Amino acid sequence: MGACPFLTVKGEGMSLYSIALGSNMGNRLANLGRAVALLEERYFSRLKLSPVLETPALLPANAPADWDIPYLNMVVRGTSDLSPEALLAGLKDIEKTVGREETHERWGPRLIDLDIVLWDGPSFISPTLTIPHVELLNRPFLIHLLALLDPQCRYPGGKTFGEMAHLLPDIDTCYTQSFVLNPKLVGIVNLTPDSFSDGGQYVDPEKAISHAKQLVAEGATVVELGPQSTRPQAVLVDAETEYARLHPILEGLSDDIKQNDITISLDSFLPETILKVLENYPISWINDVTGNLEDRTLRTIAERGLKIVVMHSLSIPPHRDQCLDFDRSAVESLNQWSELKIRHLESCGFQREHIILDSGIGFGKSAYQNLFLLQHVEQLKQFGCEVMVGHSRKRFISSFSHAEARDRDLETVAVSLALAEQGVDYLRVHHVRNHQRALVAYQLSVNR
Ligand code: A4P
Ligand code: MG
Repeated sequence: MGACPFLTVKGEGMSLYSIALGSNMGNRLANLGRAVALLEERYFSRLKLSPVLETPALLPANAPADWDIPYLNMVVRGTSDLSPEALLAGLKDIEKTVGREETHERWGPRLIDLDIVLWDGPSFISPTLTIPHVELLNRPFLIHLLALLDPQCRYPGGKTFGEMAHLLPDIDTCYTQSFVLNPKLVGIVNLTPDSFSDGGQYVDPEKAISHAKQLVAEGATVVELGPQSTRPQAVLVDAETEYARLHPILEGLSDDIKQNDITISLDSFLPETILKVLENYPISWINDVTGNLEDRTLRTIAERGLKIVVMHSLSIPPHRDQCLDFDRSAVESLNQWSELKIRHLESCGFQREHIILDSGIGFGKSAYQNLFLLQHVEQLKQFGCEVMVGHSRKRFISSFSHAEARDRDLETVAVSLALAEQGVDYLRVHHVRNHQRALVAYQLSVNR
């Protein structure tokens, strides 16, 4: 792989590695995301990421039928001072941290698999490690992913991956769909009769459950259940109504939640709803659109290790005549608010890595303030928390488009690409598949 250029100059004593990742159990995108984060935390200062491909499982002859679960596969590349054997040990550690069982059957289903596929040293053969990976040339999806990462990269003594991939027959059948790892998508399921763009569509629990599962299959890392509409002019409902809407869906998804096949966020600011759900279901996030939950509930959420989305708003539901101070930059107002909120959440027991800041597009801002906040959302990254934006199909879009609320996905996706460029961690969206399609195309046509 000596001919592979890389974005950073390779330092003395450093080696350039390509690592293949695969997952076909649990929340597959989240598993890949966790493994990549650990690779960057522990062994690589910066990795170049391929897109993520969903691939049919390659199975040994006579494999049990229940092994036939599609994989998500990707390749990452970066430099490290570790020797190949030391890196292999590190990869095994990461597999363990992500939850892979130490004893597993060869080619059996797995939460995560990390293999070294290539490096820029000479061919490496030891009793425990072979580089290039022995299966590399038998796996069209790996050749394709390596060509997408860098078409000039050459198989030792052979062709470039760009040429090999170009010559592969049926390249389009080696994967079924593609995704990006970042930004992560939070798919919305509104269980309400009156939400602004999808009200009434998922009131039937069966429909809500199958939509939640579909969002995961389409590339959502988190699914958010909304038992209350907070659109302008909405009439708020009480905790009993919220729980009655949530209960059948949480019951229907209960096994998937327990097995970590689906990661659930609850969009509620009513302590009674939150505490009752927490008692019964191991959900992962609370999204508080008031940004103002009482301390007792906040402490319980923190103790249970959930993440909290703290959203800026001036009132729920929002009123047109309540906006941020027009004489001040909206970004300054949001920065000041963020500092206060983080300090308070920390005093209630939250670590910064469990706090997600959301500027609350559409809540207490004029269209111009919303757009200004979108343009400067990267400012929120300075606090060391994750950042989410929930702009999907919202009213500010009507300041430049006459599309109906449910028909605003084109504009939503365009905004999402700009937000991805600013390094936003999560996009909270209605149409997950359209987002993945656009984000993959975008990622593959920028040079990073
Ligand atoms: N080992 C040797 N060379 C390497 C290397 N270059 N990188 C040894 C990593 N490990 C290497 O691996 C078994 C042993 O291989 C390691 O202990 C190491 O000493 P493992 O990860 O414990 O077990 P495994 O993954 O079941 O075996 P193996 O041979 O790594 O299988 P693969 O190649 O990972 O294949 N279908 C699709 N669509 N996508 C997939 O990603 N993956 C597999 C597993 C099967 N089917 C698939 C996919
Ligand atoms: Mg392996």
